Amino acid sequence: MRKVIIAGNWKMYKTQAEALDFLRGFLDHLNETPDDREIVICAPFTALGTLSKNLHGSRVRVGAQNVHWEDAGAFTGEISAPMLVELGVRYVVVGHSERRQYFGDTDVTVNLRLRAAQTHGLIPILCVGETKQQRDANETEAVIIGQLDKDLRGVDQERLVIAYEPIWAIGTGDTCESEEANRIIGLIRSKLNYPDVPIQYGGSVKPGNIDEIMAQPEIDGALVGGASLIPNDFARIVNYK
Ligand code: G2H
Repeated sequence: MRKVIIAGNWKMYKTQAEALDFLRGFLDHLNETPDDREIVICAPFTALGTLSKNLHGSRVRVGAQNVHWEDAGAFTGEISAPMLVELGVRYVVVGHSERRQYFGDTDVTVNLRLRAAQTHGLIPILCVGETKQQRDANETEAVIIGQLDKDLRGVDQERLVIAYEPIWAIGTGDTCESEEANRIIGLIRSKLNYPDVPIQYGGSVKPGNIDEIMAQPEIDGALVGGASLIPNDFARIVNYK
């Protein structure tokens, strides 16, 4: 039985005070959440400790949005897996398209980050996906297979989550048709050694489309950006029907 994981990706939003404010509006809604799903909030580094302390005893897990591959060193602006573990972090997003596009992450560095995360017991959420240009050129399958091939070398697939995020659907309001997301996620699964890897869909997930997305047989959860910032919206998403 594959695990269902709904993760919020707060990106560079929310101070510590705002994170606490979010929890006040969000946690009460979890009384109705079925036990079959794991809920994760991937917050900015500065909010991780605050979240861990204030989520203690709740079912919500804390995630980060990046991790360096060395444990320590002269790497200005980076953060290591032991530092995240100390803050109570359980998950970490690796290879998000915004990291690949704006901060120079490549399949090589994504692979290093994935392995470092696992070495320290963190569960990485690996993001893969194609651009609009690649989709229009019918390269979707080849791009994704290429990313998986390079990113997953030496990675333990039994301690991994994958998020399929078509780049053209991120923050644009354009959701990939759920049948198409299901097809690509099925393709991703067919390329894995361990078929029970939870595979999420990400890209403009919102209260209005989560039920349809989660009704797809290959989709095991969602990575949610904008809608995870609003307590009522994220609550509706984690309580999908
Ligand atoms: C994709 C997603 C979260 P949004 O980046 O990873 O963001 O839901 O805002 O499209």
